[in-house]
Amino acid sequence: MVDKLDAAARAGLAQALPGWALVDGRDALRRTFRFADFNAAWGFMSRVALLAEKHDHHPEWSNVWNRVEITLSTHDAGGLSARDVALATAIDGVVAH
Ligand code: H2B
Repeated sequence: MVDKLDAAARAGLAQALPGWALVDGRDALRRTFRFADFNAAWGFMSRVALLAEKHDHHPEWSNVWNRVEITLSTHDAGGLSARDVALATAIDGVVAH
């Protein structure tokens, strides 16, 4: 079983992951990414897919042309865990380059 984030970790979320916001009514993080076009969005999704496999942690996501919306939550924990923070940080690393 995976532990949910404790209060201290939650308090640091906004600073650690400024691009991500808590989802209303659900223990999850969400970020929307926008790219120049579909080709760039799909390239990003390919990179995130490889990261997700590496982390053995998978996003809930959707894509509309140049937009990719990603929701992270740990199904095995029923909410946010350190796995979501680790994957969000890795995803931010993809767009930082
Ligand atoms: N992804 C997410 N978002 N939450 C999980 O609990 C989860 C996952 N569990 N990817 C992993 C896979 C688990 O099912 C496998 C067996 O490790």
